[in-house]
Amino acid sequence: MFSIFKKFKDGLTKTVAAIAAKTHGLFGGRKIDAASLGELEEALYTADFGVETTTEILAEIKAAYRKDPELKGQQAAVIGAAVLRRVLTGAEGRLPDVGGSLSPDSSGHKAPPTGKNPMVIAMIGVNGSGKTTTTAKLAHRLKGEGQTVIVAACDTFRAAAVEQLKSWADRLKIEIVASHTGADSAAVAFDAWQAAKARGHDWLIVDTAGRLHTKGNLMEELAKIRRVLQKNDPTAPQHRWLVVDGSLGANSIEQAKVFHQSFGLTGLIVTKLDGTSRGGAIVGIYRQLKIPIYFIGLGEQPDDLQPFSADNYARAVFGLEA
Ligand SMILES: Nc1nc2c(ncn2[C@@H]2O[C@H](COP(=O)(O)OP(=O)(O)O)[C@@H](O)[C@H]2O)c(=O)[nH]1
Ligand SMILES: [Mg+2]
Repeated sequence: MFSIFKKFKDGLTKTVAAIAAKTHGLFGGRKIDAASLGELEEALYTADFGVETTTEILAEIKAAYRKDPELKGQQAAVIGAAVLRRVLTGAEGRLPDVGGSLSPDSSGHKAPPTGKNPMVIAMIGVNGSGKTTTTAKLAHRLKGEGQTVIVAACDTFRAAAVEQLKSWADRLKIEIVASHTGADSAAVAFDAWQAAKARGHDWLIVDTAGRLHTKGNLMEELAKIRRVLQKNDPTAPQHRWLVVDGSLGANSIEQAKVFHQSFGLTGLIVTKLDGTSRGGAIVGIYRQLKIPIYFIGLGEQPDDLQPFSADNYARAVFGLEA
């Protein structure tokens, strides 16, 4: 547990540092006063927590301060973290373990395929948001949990996109179905589904393109991938996840709405939280969209993709310990 909290803390260092820089050690034990409340408010805005959340955090701390003029920064931090946890109720997406009888048993033998269909996750999002990296990291994580997975290289539009996923797959020993640049992405998705089914695999993760000649083309291509997958399984892709670059802050909300209208998103991945001091944006993104956040990206290493934990996030932001 502790090491996961440490990952959150380390991954959110820039956001935490930005808040600390503005609050001058408030959470270290200083007593609250009017000036420090102002500093905290400014810090929360700077970290992109947004008006609603900042107002709520300040209101609760002020109420406690009115009751207890000796209130310490540390106590204010506990209150702030509690507000974040409350606001983020329902924000934690959790994948079921679909491995079941297909997971290796204690003797290391794999039970024969039971004929079930793979669960499909489609990674959607604009270029550079982190789809390909996340596809690889997630496949690696699922494999580490004893589940079986295939990834499909369906960004056939951008030169080198297929190679990028292939090289991750090579490095992490992940099964991949890929074609060449310019190939029909829906056909790749179809073949990958068939391969996952034939091998009795638990998961198929479909990496997709983030940009085509026009936005309309992109939406049409994604819709086609979905239609073709549905020829195999009418419920696929069961998970339609938007990958958003966390460093873009509130700007990603509009983008998310467009994708949501077209695809009915079922989940979010927020990447690059390690690279930004605006890690508060994740709260606004969730408040606006009410789509669960399955994972967050806290770095470029395979293990830097972590299931989103509202509690770890809230405590890290306010400098509380595990
Ligand atoms: N620091 C950091 N970089 C990331 C993270 N996720 C993705 N990236 C980087 O963002 C860049 C774009 O990622 P990519 O997966 O190619 O995006 P795609 O265009 O959506 O497929 C790459 O350089 C990744 O290494 C993250 O959580 N933290
Ligand atoms: Mg990509």
